[in-house]
Amino acid sequence: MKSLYKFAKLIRYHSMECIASCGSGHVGGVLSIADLLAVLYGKIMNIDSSNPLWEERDRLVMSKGHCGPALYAALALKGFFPIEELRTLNQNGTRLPSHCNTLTPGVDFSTGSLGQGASLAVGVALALKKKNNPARTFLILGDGECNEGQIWESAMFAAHYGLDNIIAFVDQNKQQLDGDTRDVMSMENLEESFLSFGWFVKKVAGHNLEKIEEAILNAIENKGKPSLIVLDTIKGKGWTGAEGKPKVHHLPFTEKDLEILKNEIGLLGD
Ligand SMILES: Cc1ncc(C[n+]2csc(CCOP(=O)(O)OP(=O)(O)O)c2C)c(N)n1
Repeated sequence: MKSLYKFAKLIRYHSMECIASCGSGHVGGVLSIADLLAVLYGKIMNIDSSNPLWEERDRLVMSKGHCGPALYAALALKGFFPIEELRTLNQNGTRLPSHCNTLTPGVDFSTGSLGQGASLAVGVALALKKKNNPARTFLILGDGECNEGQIWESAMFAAHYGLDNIIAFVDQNKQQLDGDTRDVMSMENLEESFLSFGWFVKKVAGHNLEKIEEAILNAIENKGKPSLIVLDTIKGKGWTGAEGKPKVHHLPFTEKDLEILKNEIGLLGD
């Protein structure tokens, strides 16, 4: 577990390094999913960086596609491409656009238009099931994103087809682009809504690696239904310029900030 905590710190650091190379980015939503990505890429997912298109690899759909830098950091740390490439975010000719794209080694699905990743993921899960492919599909949604009608169409579809090979996560960081999710359009009853659609539902502390892992293992054991794990998170977790502050969706972030962050998350002492 100690190495997993270190992995989470490294994902935080390198995703913000990626953003610092541009001078600004989706700081809040990137930092709130660092811990989930640490558990998925550090403990759960069956993947092979030397064979990124391996037929039985687990699939991940980052439906909140604006959080590409968090995924890029996890993939670089797992060896899908060199860490130095993280500093090419959004540059001409880069393989790392700010929103997820299949240009990037290890990224199977292009996303960015909120809601679409859910339809994509349920389609992928159905196809895998029909092919008797044991791969699982992991889907990462934002809580603001759940305002999209497409999420609920996908929820209905996954339950009807008994897609127990899909595990969705909602990063419930309580903010979206221009304010608190409860003010823009309340999703307070998220768990009840998915339950009523026939899903297996769990809610966990979204920065606790042990709890996240336990919930995923429970979801994997659960058969016959799709699973949803709601992660109670803090937008901007780990960076004093964002954590616990209002409107931290898209912020400036400089090389100097990166040095401060490095100290704050205790990366130096490990
Ligand atoms: C269909 C669509 N509408 C609007 C946007 C612009 N947009 C980008 S991020 C965002 C807010 C998303 O909030 P949330 O899902 O809570 O993400 P997080 O807070 O985790 O970053 C919006 C509205 C978009 N990308 N796609």
